[in-house]
Amino acid sequence: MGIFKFNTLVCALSLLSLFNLNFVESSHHVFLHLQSKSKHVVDVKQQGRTAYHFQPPKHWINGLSLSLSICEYSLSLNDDNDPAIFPSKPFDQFGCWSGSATVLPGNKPVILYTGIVDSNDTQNFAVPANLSDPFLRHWIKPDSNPLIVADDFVNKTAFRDPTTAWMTPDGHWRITIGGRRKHRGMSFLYRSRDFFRWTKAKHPLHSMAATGNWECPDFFPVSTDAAVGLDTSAIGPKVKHVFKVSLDLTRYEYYTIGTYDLESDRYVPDKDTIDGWKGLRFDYGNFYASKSFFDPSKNRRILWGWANESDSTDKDVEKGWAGIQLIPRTIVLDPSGKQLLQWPIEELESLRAENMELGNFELEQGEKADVEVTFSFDSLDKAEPFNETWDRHDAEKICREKKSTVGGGLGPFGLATLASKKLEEFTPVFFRIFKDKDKHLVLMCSDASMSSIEEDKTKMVNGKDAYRPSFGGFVYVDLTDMKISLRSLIDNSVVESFAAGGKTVITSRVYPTMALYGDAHLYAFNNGTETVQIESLSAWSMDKPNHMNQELKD
Ligand SMILES: *[C@@H]1O[C@H](CO)[C@@H](O)[C@H](O)[C@H]1NC(C)=O
Ligand SMILES: *[C@@H]1O[C@H](CO)[C@@H](O)[C@H](O)[C@H]1NC(C)=O
Ligand SMILES: *[C@@H]1O[C@H](CO)[C@@H](O)[C@H](O)[C@H]1NC(C)=O
Ligand SMILES: *[C@@H]1O[C@H](CO)[C@@H](O)[C@H](O)[C@H]1NC(C)=O
Ligand SMILES: *[C@@H]1O[C@H](CO)[C@@H](O)[C@H](O)[C@H]1NC(C)=O
Ligand SMILES: *[C@H]1O[C@@H](CO)[C@H](O)[C@@H](O)[C@@H]1NC(C)=O
Repeated sequence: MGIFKFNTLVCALSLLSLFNLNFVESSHHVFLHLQSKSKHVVDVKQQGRTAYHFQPPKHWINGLSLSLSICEYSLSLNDDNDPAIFPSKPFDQFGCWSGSATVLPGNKPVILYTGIVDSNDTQNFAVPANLSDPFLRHWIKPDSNPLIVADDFVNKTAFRDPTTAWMTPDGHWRITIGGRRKHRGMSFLYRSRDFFRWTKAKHPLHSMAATGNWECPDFFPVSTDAAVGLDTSAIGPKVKHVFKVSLDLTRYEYYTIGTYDLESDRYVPDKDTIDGWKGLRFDYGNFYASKSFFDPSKNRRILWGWANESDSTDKDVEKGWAGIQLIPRTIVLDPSGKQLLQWPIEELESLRAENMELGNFELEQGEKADVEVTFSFDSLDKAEPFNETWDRHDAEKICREKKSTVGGGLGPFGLATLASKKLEEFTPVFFRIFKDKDKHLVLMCSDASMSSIEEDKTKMVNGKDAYRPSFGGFVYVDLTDMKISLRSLIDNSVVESFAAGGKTVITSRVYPTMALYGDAHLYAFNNGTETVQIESLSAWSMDKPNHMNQELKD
């Protein structure tokens, strides 16, 4: 086993001010005490707080609504940390849940979001209070809300998360809203001429049997011939569509690639894709309630997901905050046309502080780092045979069985992140290559099971075990050049890892007790019999975006 150690120091602060998003307090479970806007003082424990991932100063978040200003985005909380949209009106008094922004002609942004009344979901709109404010900090929720209420064919308690609207060539707006009919997941379709009076289409945009309630549907075009993003209304011969849902039952998301059939006004997934539980995921780890939006200033589509805490609700209350937004990712169609590629937005690189090239150094500030590594090998001969009893769509199960501590042939090799000096605690992110019938199959795992030596504090409520899954996904990568790359974004309690240029992504939330602050290390390892070289490696310690220093000083 080869161990490389990296060491670096934190440097001066740099600036990240590129997102203009307005923060919707939202939740799919109602934690009123966390959702309340009151300013009672909470003892915010700093442990587990992320440094360069966005998280609420207090309370609970999941899902954001993105509002686009003309050229720039910048993370904007109000001066007093008030969220832009919070429960305050009869039509949303029990909660403001996820929504999306649409920019209407004349550069007028409108947010559509779900408001909760009793336990009924309604769709509401909000408009900027001051269109000249470049950060669009304040929003008005007109009293003409709610905009859309469920009809008799829609279950009122499962009817939420309107998408960004797109306009079809007939000049009419469309949105889709998640829900269910019995066990069938539904993405209801609504049409409007003027954006304010909406009519439900007789059929959904898409639906799928036995998938349960659909949350946060997302529907957007991707270019088949250029690595650029497209406006949500784009359509044409070189355009495919992506449809994603968050499955309430499994708490995972999946997506398919397909065609938007304008004639029938339906989305049709490509023939050979899996439309259900075992489908492709943006992220095979802790990632939910994601939304994408088009950024016209850089012609890119940006995906933004949320990760919950993996400790107990009690602990979240004690900490005073819960949930983080993951690093936004650009998404494009893979040249194969069969999946998407994701990559952290380039602005993240402005937070890179000290750069360490490969060498024998120790990474003292390994608790917040951005690491890019390429592993190479000379032969695939030692790849272990793929066990015929394994399911080719259940990578997670194989990761549970074949941990990084279980020796192999070609792999396991990868990075041990957030590691204590002697590996009492660590979160390994690694590959293992199998020989399948006529090809090789690359498994990627991100294993939280050894991430913390502490048992009690991370115990779940009701005496359940701590949630420390070994997440897994397959990487459909061509191995002819005998290499595979990995990028990991490490930030105290989160590890986001991108394999093979973003073909497969896995996020883990972890709560180390030893591998903290100056004692978090990063190692590269190989526990297979085949020699694996590190062809290149760059690691950076990461700065905080400057606004976070201000917001999170307490
Ligand atoms: C919620 O929906 C139920 C079922 O349709 C209805 O009886 C109830 O009046 C609704 N509540 C509100 C506050 O609209
Ligand atoms: C609107 O925002 C602009 C730019 O920040 C500011 O100058 C102006 O005073 C604001 N108007 C109101 C009514 O707050
Ligand atoms: C509506 O959905 C809720 C859960 O979201 C479920 O408990 C209820 O039975 C459903 N009602 C109907 C009429 O299907
Ligand atoms: C394949 O996996 C099954 C179930 O984990 C196990 O019982 C069996 O021994 C494995 N077979 C081989 C050849 O490793
Ligand atoms: C590699 O395997 C050995 C033996 O099981 C184990 O002690 C070590 O922790 C493993 N390394 C990693 C990074 O899992
Ligand atoms: C995050 O928390 C863990 C532990 O409570 C649950 O098991 C997950 O289902 C949950 N994930 C989401 C997306 O809510």
